[in-house]
Amino acid sequence: MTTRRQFLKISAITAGGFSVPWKWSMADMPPSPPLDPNSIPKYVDPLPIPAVLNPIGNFRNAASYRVTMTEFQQQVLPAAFPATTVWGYEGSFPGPTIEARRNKPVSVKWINELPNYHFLPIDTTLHGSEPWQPEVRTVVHLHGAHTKPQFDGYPEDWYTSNQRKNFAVFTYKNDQEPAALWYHDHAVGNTRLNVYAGLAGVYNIRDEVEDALNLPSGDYEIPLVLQDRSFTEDGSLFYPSKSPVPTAPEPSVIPIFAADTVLVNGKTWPYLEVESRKYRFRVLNGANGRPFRLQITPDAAPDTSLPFHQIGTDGGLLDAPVMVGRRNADGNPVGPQVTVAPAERADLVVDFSSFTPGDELTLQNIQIPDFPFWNEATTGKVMKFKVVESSNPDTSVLPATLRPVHRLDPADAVMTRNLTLDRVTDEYGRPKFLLNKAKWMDPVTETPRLNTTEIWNFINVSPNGHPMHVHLVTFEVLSRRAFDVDHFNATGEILYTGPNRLPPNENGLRDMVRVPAGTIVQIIAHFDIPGRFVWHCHLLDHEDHEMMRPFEVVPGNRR
Ligand SMILES: [Cu+2]
Repeated sequence: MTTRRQFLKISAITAGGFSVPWKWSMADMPPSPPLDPNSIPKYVDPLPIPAVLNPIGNFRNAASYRVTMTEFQQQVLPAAFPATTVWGYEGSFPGPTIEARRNKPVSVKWINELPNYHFLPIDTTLHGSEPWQPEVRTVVHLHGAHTKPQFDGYPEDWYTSNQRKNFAVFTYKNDQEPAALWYHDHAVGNTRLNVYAGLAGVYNIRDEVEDALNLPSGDYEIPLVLQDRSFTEDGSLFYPSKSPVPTAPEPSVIPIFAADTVLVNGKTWPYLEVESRKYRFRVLNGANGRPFRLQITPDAAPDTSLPFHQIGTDGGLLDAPVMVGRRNADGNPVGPQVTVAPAERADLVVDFSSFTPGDELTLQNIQIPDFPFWNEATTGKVMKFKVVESSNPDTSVLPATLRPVHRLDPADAVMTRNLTLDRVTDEYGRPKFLLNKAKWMDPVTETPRLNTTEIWNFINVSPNGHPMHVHLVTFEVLSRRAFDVDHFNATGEILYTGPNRLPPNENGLRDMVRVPAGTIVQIIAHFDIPGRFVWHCHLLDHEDHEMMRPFEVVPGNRR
């Protein structure tokens, strides 16, 4: 084990009780794991494609599936390294893909057959993870689903493998725009560990309108689940148990964990053989804490990039394709870029038709300012595309327009909520992030009335960016603007200091939105199913450490 111990440098200036500048620095990351990522050869294994799951029958009009969570070994690293113990759905990491059609319900029996003990370090100081709680508890959330609260995977609705009822049957109506959703574990206090262990998979909803667009499909539509992981020399997954905060207990949650290798569909730095034609890539950032900013570089011209098109966001297709991923003559990004924070999805069309067999291109993860846990040689690379002979002519199209995004009218909003994203220090001296200064267990404060539209202002007064997720709804982002944090802290008044900076490729249906430090992001959503759901930061270390809150959609005039 490494003896290097890094400490949290908090350059916080305390003014009137509010801490200001404190951005991520390398000192926020705990000691490096033993397996050096530079020792892992890249692009030696083909990209695995998760199998499509077959239904086992029909249950009350719904296609019914059975999905069991187990622990098993999978060759995540190249074959020269040992296999890795992971958790997965149906013996697969990521889990099998569920294919649903719009308005055709799906029912899934999610069965927990995991061991009684976790192989990752449990922090028993976190809510719901106290020493008397079972170590291994799971509940599945279908991220992006418009569903009833009892099927949403409320974090406290977990169950264990040795309970008499070690399963839950959840029904999804799929009455929403076609989109790439994803299912993952959401157990209170342990979400970061359960997802890191492997509990995540893709769930697509499709319809005839999308089919008629004739986008690249079949073998030419490829899911890309991006994740980062660190390893020890025996091939085990490494998750830090020591916080960089010296006064923290051990094991401890850490401020943010960004691992040092990149996995696509459960394989480190794979390659994909592509024909000289168009492909549709359904990108999911399934990482716990690492954002990705994607560019494609032809290996023959490494200072250039291959521009491509974004056609959809988390909640469905954009109105029209947006060209993304360009670089200028200096090699710097220009125009809209595809940035996906944890849990965000991007639907992309990439045209390789100007390349010939033998050409290779690299999918790069270019550096994002203010996110220092990045290395050009390792986490800066995602995967390789190797161009091969074409087997069929390309009859797919990239339409000029896709489908009109059904937009909500801000004039219909019955309420605007100002919700701060705060950073405080917990009783162990660790940074802790809160929503509107409230903790998970505090009483519910966000209570939209059933069938009403609301505007939520995410006001980030913390010094770090947070990708925010609201369950139940797909929302639109109205604006993302810089504001005067000090003035807000002193007076509670919003003073914008910059224009709306929402790029066109984010102007679609969303269930995720990045809220950079010092900005206010305004979203609009319609709440049409009663009951209790959650909203939270999707940096899983934050979510498990109080940056999650319940909300309740209430019928009638209750508020
Ligand atoms: Cu956060």
